[in-house]
Amino acid sequence: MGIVNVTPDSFSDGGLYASPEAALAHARQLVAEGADVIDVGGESTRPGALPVDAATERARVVPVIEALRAETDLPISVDTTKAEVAAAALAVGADMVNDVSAGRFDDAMLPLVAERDAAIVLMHMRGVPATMQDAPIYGDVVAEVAAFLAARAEAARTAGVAAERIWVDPGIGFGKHREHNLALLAGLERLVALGYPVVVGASRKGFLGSLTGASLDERLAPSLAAAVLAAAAGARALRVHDVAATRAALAIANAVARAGRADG
Ligand code: PMM
Repeated sequence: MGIVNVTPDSFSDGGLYASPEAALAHARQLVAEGADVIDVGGESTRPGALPVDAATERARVVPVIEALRAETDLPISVDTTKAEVAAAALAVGADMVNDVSAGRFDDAMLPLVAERDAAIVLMHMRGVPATMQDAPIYGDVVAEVAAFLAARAEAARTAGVAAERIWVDPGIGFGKHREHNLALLAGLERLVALGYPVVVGASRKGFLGSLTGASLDERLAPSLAAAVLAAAAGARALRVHDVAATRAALAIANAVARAGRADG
């Protein structure tokens, strides 16, 4: 899943693709690199980020999704917590909603996804982006995230979303310290066991920098390590900035996994 942030302030690439033209060019690049899904977002969720109103967010993502839809059959997801933005994106051809609040911030979100027969990524986050990194405390972080995702998936199904349209995501970096992120990657099988495809977004995130000392633009190698480990643990989608490099890393991981299966 290739990331297109149409925002002035995302942590990883804020401002680089803030105009619809620049964002579209970037999306084309990710398609050329072999992305399977393009994820278009118009509101930064970085720690401490301030909310954006729906009209602004819509104006950022809709032109990009509409133009992209005219050029590719690839699934397009819209990274939003607002039903109003999701509805506008689905109307111009998005297939999937990537909701970092798992439908908690807007009561209209899950019914909308059900009504449009769209897919949804339900992500775990502690609190809201403005305050999520203020002393997050967990007992067993994997168990707590698993219980949350199971409950949100149940809420989605109760709202009428088909089980096969539901994806879950541990929300690496969302209300989590480094040890929490590492525990979630180490325990990913317990999330896979919920029975929904798992999405992991570790690309360029802060814990990779704190482990290696790598600045934002030096985080490709640690991001690839995290991607390969997540895939090996059963993640079905990886939300990444560097699609070509991730594909190359996964080609090796997948070849080794296949060889292991052939052996067994
Ligand atoms: N991370 C960010 C934004 N949206 N969505 C999902 N499903 N999972 C994530 O981990 C996730 C997300 C923040 O990263 P960015 O600023 O690089 O987009």
